Amino acid sequence: MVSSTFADRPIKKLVLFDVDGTLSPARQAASAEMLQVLSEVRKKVVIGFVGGSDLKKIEEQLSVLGHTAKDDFDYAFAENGLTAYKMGKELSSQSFIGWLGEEKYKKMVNFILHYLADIDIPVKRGTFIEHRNGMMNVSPIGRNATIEERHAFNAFDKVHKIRATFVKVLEEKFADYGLTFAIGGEISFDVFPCGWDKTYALRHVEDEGFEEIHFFGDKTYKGGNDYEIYTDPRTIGHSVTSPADTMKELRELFLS
Ligand code: M1P
Repeated sequence: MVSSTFADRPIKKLVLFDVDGTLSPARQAASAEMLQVLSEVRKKVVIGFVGGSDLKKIEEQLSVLGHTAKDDFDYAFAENGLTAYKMGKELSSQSFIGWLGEEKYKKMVNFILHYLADIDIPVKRGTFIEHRNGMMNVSPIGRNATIEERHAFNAFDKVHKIRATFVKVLEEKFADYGLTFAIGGEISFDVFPCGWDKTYALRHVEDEGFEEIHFFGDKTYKGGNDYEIYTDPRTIGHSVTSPADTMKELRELFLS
């Protein structure tokens, strides 16, 4: 029996969406057309987003005038669900440092900073490590890179495998830490406890009695940050190639 909170939805299904590459171009705003399609879909089913970024950044991408993303989605999951809201109300969550401990966290930060200093790439900007509640985000170019700089880094990384090499080193060095290193976006990778991938968000909805839980994502291949939730037996996965592809599939599934 689905929670009475969603009594107005004729179809008792939950549809979850990755953000970057699925609802919007990476780190950019979703289009007005996408937000319109989502509001139509929301009249039929329960909707939510599951992003790797922190909530502030996702809200910049998904908010429209006078609304916040927390108002326009029934479930808002940032940092893979480590920050979670249902109908605008915050749900309980855990913290990465609380789980790992300050000493181990510091040891890893120190190692990463040394490694970053030795990486030779065309440009470096600022904010190479971003601490978030549920994860650490590491970027060789730095999170202050402009859109043009991030595209250039991404092209460079495809050839020189800067992030993949870095991740391999960390996986070996901190093998006993129980961590996952996930390359999800263009310029960085996320570090979080094993199991704290996007399937973490399902903990917040699995007792709600939805008939089906759908998930739309673009990085659904092994090693991508949508892979675990896309292949999870609790979800019906949809692999999309762009926001336009997401809209096309939503129209076919729920609006025709
Ligand atoms: O949502 C995918 C990723 O988006 C960003 O990655 P990048 O800045 O490298 O493009 C980050 O917020 C990252 O944490 C997230 O997984």
